[in-house]
Amino acid sequence: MNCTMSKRFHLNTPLLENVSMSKQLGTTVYLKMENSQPSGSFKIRGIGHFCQQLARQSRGVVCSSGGNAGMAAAFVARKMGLPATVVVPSSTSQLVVRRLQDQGATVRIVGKVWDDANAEALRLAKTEELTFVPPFDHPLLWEGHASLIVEAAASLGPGVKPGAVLLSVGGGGLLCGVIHGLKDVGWMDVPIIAMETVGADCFNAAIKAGKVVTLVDITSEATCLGAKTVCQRAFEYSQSSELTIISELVTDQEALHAIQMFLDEERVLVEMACGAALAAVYSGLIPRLQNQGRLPTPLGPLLVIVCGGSSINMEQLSSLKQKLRS
Ligand code: PLV
Repeated sequence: MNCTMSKRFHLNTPLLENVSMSKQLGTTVYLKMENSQPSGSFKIRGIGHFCQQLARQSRGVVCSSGGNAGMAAAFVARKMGLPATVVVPSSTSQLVVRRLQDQGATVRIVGKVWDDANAEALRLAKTEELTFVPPFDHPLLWEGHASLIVEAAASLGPGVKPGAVLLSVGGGGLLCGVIHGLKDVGWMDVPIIAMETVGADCFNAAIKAGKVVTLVDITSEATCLGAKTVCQRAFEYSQSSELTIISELVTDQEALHAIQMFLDEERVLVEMACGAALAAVYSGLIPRLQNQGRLPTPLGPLLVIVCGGSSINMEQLSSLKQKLRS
């Protein structure tokens, strides 16, 4: 019998209340702990779903990635018994390359930023007849990521609705997925705070320009947010009158500070891409937005997507501290 049941690769992640953040913001802060997913980030939700739909008969998958999408693709491919190739830019740390290889992936390092690696992955998909797994720009990814909001809603229970959702934006896949999830649970009126670092700010640049634009370069250490162009759908959502999306930037120093605060408070080490979202709490951005009237006062519970990331360990943390000391 041919079993058509889709196997899922992601886990239901914990929703934790953080008391010190809650005290700081004067509202309950809930952390959706996507760092605890297999492969280290939320990416497994979308990529697991995508591969179940499109890669079952495949000869193998090829993914272009700043690191974490590749980690998810490698994990899923291994579970599906498929070979995986992950193309990363030279900005990807040795640590991630090693972790990708540990997941059984063949790693190719091409170009300086993700966009260069992506061009090579598309070429490989064509010449080697592999299934191309995009890291952020595909409706199946968004459908998969949406499950994190559905889960959060179930954990919060009936009658509890967030005052805002806080997340990081790279190419915009997480944002699109969260919006899908908000639609699914009837929370379209919940404002989204979309964070990037200065130098990896393609979403913010698109909003400022009134159209999708391509950054000249990625200059942030948050390389996993480093797509030069945000996906069209994320930009379209930013223009929708049905949604409130607040796009804000933090510096690399603020993201790094947030990582260290979070390590002390939650005993969890996340990478810079995730630090960008956490920095909105630790840098005082939330009350600033409230003072500007862009977020309500009082604010309902804040739902923070702790997106995770594999590009960090103690050595990497020390080296970031050295680099960003100013
Ligand atoms: N990282 C992608 C895109 O890189 C990747 O290839 O892994 N948080 C973490 C830990 C991430 O790794 C990413 C994306 C994001 C947030 C942002 O998600 P996105 O790209 O869907 O907006 C270039």
